[in-house]
Amino acid sequence: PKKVLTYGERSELCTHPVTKELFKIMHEKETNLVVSADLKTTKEVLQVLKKIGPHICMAKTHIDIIEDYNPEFVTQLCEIAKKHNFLLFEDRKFADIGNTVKLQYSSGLYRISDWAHVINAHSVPGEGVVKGLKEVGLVKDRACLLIAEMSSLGNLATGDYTVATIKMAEENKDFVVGFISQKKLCDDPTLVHMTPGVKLECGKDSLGQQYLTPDEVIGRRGSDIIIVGRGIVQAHDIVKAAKAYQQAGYLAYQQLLP
Ligand code: 6AU
Repeated sequence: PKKVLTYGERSELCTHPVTKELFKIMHEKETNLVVSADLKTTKEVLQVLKKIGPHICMAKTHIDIIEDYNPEFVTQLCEIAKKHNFLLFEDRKFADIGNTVKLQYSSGLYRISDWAHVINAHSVPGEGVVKGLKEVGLVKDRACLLIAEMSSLGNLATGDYTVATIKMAEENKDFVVGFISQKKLCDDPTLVHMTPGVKLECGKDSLGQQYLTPDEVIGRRGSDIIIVGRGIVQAHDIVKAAKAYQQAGYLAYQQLLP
């Protein structure tokens, strides 16, 4: 079997500045945890990130959920990210023709390309979606994850779709730095696998979300990063929860090392 590389070693191998930085942060802060701050007010999002900032390598947002959005929010978001040394991932799931996603990424109310280090996209439109996003993101050193698999019950991102998505990523490595997936999909150590649908106790929600444990995702399925939303933000003690996910995810990684 292939030797498992440390985050530090993978950071060295990466040529894309975002993955280089991400693996460096994961190594230094000893965390493979991304929090999904799916909350409806700017205050709640900022409060959560201020509290759990030390435990995460990246914060994932759904900027269009926020009811009192204002540009000042993004300024504060960037300040907290800088202070606690984590990256920002806007989970926009772009899924249109190249020209449209280009506009959606750069313009509108949110101007996502101005602040999000990482975005994600569905591969369903074909390579044009990546090409369009790249026209905006490349010059800003931004990165994109392709959604190769999903966590939800009955999703269609399987089989040949997943295989074609992996190929699309490998052919666009100047901008695509990895995958949203349910497991490790390729051996390239410079590509990152990030897995949502994670809770300390597996199970599901009432709308088709399916959960796996950090140990299953990192330890058995070989993914690199756990994305945790409600497992943390709906906990009674969010700091305690974040620490528990950080520990579980990092321990599973350490146990893989030689
Ligand atoms: O932990 P949860 O279930 O509260 O939140 C999971 C988060 C949500 C979803 O929009 C997102 O992860 N997600 C994604 C992403 C990140 O692209 C893909 C997927 O297949 N499943 C999923 O839940 O913010």
